[in-house]
Amino acid sequence: MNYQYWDPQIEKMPRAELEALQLQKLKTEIRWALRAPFYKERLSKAGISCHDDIKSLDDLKRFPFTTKNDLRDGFPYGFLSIPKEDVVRLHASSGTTGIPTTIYFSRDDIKRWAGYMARCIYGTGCDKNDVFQNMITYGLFTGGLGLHQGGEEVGMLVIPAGAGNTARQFKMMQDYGTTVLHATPSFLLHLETKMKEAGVQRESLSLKRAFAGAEPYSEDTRRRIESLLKIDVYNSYGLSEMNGPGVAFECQCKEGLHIWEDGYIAEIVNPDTLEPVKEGETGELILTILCREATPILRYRTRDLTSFYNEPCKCGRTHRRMRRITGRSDDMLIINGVNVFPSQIEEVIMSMKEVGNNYLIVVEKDGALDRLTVKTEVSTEIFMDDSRPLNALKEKIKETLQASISINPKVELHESGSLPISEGKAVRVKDTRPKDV
Ligand code: DLL
Repeated sequence: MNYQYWDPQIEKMPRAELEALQLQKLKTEIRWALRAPFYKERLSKAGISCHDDIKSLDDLKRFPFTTKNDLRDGFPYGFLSIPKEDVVRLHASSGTTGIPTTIYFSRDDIKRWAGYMARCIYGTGCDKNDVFQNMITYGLFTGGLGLHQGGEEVGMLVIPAGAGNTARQFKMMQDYGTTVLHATPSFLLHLETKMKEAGVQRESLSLKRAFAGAEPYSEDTRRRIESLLKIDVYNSYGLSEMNGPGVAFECQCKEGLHIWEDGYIAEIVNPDTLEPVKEGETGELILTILCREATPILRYRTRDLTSFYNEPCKCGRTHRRMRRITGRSDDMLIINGVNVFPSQIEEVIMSMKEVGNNYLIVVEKDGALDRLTVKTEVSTEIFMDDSRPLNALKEKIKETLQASISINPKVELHESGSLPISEGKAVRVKDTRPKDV
């Protein structure tokens, strides 16, 4: 195969050189981190007061882990390490409670992120002749702007289509001759169903490739999308705390995702002991960013479970590959690509005095997409005579939930005492989606 590299010198850099580069960048990142109130305190407690205290990559192990809760505690500016007037953008994602995890970017941070994204995109075989329809959410979510900037950097014609509205998506594909798509895997499957319903002929489209990420999916799902839509699908991994997409991406070999190690240091640990796993074993991915000055984050517990490949990739890139994510070590749900913690839902419904003590969160498949149903108990009186108060409450719960978690849930109200009660630990979440990863 004719592999293409955006930055061959970096992508194929011998490991020893790559590690030397990581050490140099780690020192710079720590210099930045020491300017953020959170790390200034945290690192001085760990005996690190200057970036020159770091002599080797192994020294990173002396650093405490950073968690989503730390980011919440540092909200809004505890992790900011440059003057506010030098910040040009923020992105945010769900926290475990209502406090969003907020990441700030300088102008250089944005440029660097676009560079990593361009590397991902170009490495799948795309170039400036492509028309790229970015069918993922723009806004605070990093998926939209992240891939958008990368596409422009490569020189592709980027259509900022955003998520949803399949009829409009087909029209754009036909009007502009789209060759590359970006979406969640569930939306790509949904698109195929809608394509049949709308009578759109595959031959009327010029599609060649798609990038799919933001939620877990199996190799079988990838193959299914590829054969139904007759395209190549590449797995894209990232998280807002590490900029967003662009952390790891598949190359044309489609055997694992290259982690861009000049931008991130990756470790895999046992989520219970927090000790490194043996080479090739599955554990929780820990990431340290090496390419962001405005919000440095060191040894971040991603909660994502994966393992490294031991062998080098056929494409010649030296950056280590990880296997597709198989699950999480916490209770975060990903519903049509949107992250939701059960605690966020609980916070909303328990703040309403009309709502009783028991509730159940149900996540299931509805065709290719995910559906969220929130079932809550309410006092028996509300079920009497007039249905208006019941409907009004349902609407209120729906709207408040939508405002808080950015998902439109189905809400069911049940009479007090009618939802199942478990004998041991309360079971609050019933996720019936097939676990085929
Ligand atoms: O989902 C960033 C992104 C956007 C990645 C577009 C890829 C494409 P967050 O909203 O912060 O950021 O969610 C991050 O989503 O910790 C994983 O649990 C999950 N996730 C992301 N990509 C994948 C993937 C974006 N390819 C969280 N496979 C992460 C499995 C993924 N899970």
